[in-house]
Amino acid sequence: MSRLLLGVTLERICKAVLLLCLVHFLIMMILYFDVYAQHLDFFSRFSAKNATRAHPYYNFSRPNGTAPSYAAPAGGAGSTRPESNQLVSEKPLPPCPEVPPALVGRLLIEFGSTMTMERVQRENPDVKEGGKYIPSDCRAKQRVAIIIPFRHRDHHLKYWLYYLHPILRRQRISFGIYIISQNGEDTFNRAKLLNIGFLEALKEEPYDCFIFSDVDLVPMDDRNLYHCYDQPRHFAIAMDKFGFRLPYAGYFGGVSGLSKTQFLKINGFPNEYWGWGGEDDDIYNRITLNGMKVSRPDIRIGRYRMIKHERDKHNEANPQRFTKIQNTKMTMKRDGINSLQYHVINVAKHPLYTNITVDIGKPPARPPRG
Ligand code: BGN
Repeated sequence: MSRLLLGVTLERICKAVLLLCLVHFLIMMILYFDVYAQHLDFFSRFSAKNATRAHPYYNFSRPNGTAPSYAAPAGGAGSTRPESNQLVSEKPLPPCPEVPPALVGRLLIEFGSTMTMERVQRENPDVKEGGKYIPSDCRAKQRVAIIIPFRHRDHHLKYWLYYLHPILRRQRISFGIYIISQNGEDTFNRAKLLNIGFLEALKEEPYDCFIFSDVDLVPMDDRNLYHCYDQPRHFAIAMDKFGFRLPYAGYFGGVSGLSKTQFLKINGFPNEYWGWGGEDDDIYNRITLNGMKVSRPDIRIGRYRMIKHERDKHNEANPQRFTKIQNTKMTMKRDGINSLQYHVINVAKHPLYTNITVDIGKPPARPPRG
């Protein structure tokens, strides 16, 4: 009798346990689907809210609200590039990693004589009209304008674009490339062209960071990241022509980068250095006089190759540079972005860069001696 009772009780306990398991399973299923639905909802809201932040060039105003157009590849007038899904992607993008995973480190940089623009274009099909690029798999923190002062250096430009486009892509930089071409044959003025690049680039996109590069300087290591830092950055610290060393402690030439805030804090660059030399020292003075310090990469990483060339015509050494760099403290408040005057002659959108031709005037006539 008691055995029978025990059997019945055990059976009931088993049934109750089974029922409990079933209820538990059901609750788990309900919870699972609920969380999943919220999760989906979260991502759909996230992607809609951040679409413009993730694709900084997407929402920019263009003249008359026109849609972005794409340049015809060289020799192919009238053809257009297909719309890239980068500009309209609905996917939420994670922030780009601090250390881009595709970097390769030291690079072999060589300058032959056979580079063609067609080849450079062919090898960089993802670049948008005017030399703009946005990483497709992550959201870059900064928008970087790369400004190159220019005149009669077409051969150098091909090499610069050939090497830099893939490097910048691997670095996951969101960038636009601006060549600022000085019109005519008057004395060259590097710093004034750089000031113009700053303003002209900002007319196109809300850039946060400006990298000023000579056209003949190519980095030999892609770990030298082309974005802005807490302090103004000097990138080209170990050039081959200086034996891969900094020529002097205050050297700030070749390739440098300032955030918009840092650039405005020093009133931009001087406009009154006509001819070769001294303008980079003046910029260095502006930085230190305004309480900032220059930041630099490791000497093993900041290595550069310079394309060999003859001294440019109409860019003779500026005899006034020695006295001018003594006076930065006085001149920087009145000479800079606040006093910049120029005329834009032409803006041309090329597949790999934007070329802005400008009239910057000429050096003031010096009073006759005696
Ligand atoms: C310096 C030049 C820089 C130039 C470097 C490297 C001057 C100012 C008077 C001392 N500065 O001497 O402009 O980038 O050499 O070539 O000439």
